[in-house]
Amino acid sequence: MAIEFTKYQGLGNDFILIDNRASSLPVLTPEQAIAWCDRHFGIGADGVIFALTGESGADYTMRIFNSDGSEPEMCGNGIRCLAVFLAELEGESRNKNLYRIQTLAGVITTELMSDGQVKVDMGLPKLLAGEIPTTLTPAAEKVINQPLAVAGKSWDVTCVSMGNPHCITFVEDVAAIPLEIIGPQFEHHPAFPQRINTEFMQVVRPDYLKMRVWERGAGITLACGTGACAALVAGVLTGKSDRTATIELPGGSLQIEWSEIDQRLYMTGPATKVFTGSL
Ligand code: ZDP
Repeated sequence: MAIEFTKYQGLGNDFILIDNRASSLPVLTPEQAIAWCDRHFGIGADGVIFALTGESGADYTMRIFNSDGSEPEMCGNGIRCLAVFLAELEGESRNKNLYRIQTLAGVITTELMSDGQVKVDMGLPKLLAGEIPTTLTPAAEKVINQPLAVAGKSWDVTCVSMGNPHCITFVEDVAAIPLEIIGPQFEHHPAFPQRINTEFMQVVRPDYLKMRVWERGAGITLACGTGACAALVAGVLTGKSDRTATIELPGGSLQIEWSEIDQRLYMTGPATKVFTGSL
């Protein structure tokens, strides 16, 4: 039976969205998601996102498979796409701009802004090594500027979980980083038992940072919302960035705020429909 889908992208981080609201189980298996994400033999995407029926008070549930079939806890660019997709599905019956969406990283709230952008309450960052998880420091300690040996070099890394795990390194020039070579070595480093998303950051100004990312399960992508949030936290913890900053990614920019008031991360950025189809 053919399944309808809509392709969305948030800053070039692209997803296949499926209206799965009638059920609490994804209509595709991870193997099918791999095939659909294939850019040569399939539709092409960084992941597949399922809009499932809501649970425990949430309006909806989001599940996502990466392009390698693994399932991350959260996805920042993807949840912005999901918010716009849900508004479109609800159409005229839509009566609110806020959605409470259940994810494997807890309930995340999205807000459709009047300018078309989506603002997401990304929740609290987790900083302890045991929460990331990483073995770089004892489980109850934070991982700030810790040396990590990769590709014959020592990198000072800071680790942050936004529900999914991130390892952040500040460098002079992100363009000079051979991401396709060292990205996989970070991802599969034994210090990260659940593998890791890796962000390289360049501070242009404390309120303007450039980022390149190697994503767990997806490789080089044009943007990563959870990664931009994690990177801002790392910037604040290492004294390199303000609590509010623009993060420039290869696919465009995100506004990120680490609120002093409630300590939560707020991400604002676009989400755009590309096309619909059925397969
Ligand atoms: O944690 C992971 O395995 C990521 N590949 C999930 C996807 C993250 C994403 N790029 C984001 O924007 O947060 C969708």
